[in-house]
Amino acid sequence: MSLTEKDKAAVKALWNKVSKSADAVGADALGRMLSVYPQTKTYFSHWSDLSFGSAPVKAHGKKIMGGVALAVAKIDDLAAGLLELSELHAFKLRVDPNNFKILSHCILVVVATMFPKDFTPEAHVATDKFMSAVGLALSERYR
Ligand code: HNI
Repeated sequence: MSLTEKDKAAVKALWNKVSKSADAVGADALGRMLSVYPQTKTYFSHWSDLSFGSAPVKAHGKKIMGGVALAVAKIDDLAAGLLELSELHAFKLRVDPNNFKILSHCILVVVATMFPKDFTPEAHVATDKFMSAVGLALSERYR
């Protein structure tokens, strides 16, 4: 399912609002992923504190949203735009790509709760497609 021009416009419009609270969205989404899907904690076992709202979770949430910002900027060619990040996750971090779906879901949930008025059905479907495309692009290097 590829992103239509309409989807891209909807993603950019929503991101325009979400980006101002990106750090909070990232911390909440990552914190939820680690709490709700505790199997994801294995990748972060070197952190001092994996609990919701901890300093490393907040700091890393910010980094993840930097990746999402990059993806929005490279929305017309995600595979090329996210190649380096894909390489990192595939070869260095060895993250099972199924986890991209889990984090994407958490980001979607947080955006919906923080921006209920902006999260129209149209924005929802566009964001869902976009996060799937981001996950696919991040999986590029696993092949
Ligand atoms: Ni991910 C590091 C972006 C999903 C585990 N990750 C990063 C960095 C970015 C990033 C940016 C920092 C890179 C750097 O320092 O150069 N990660 C993203 C994005 C997604 C994602 C955009 C999906 C939307 N990462 C995941 C998932 C997991 C994951 C689903 C595991 C469950 N990422 C990591 C780990 C690191 C990481 C582990 C290194 C963290 C550290 O500091 O040790």
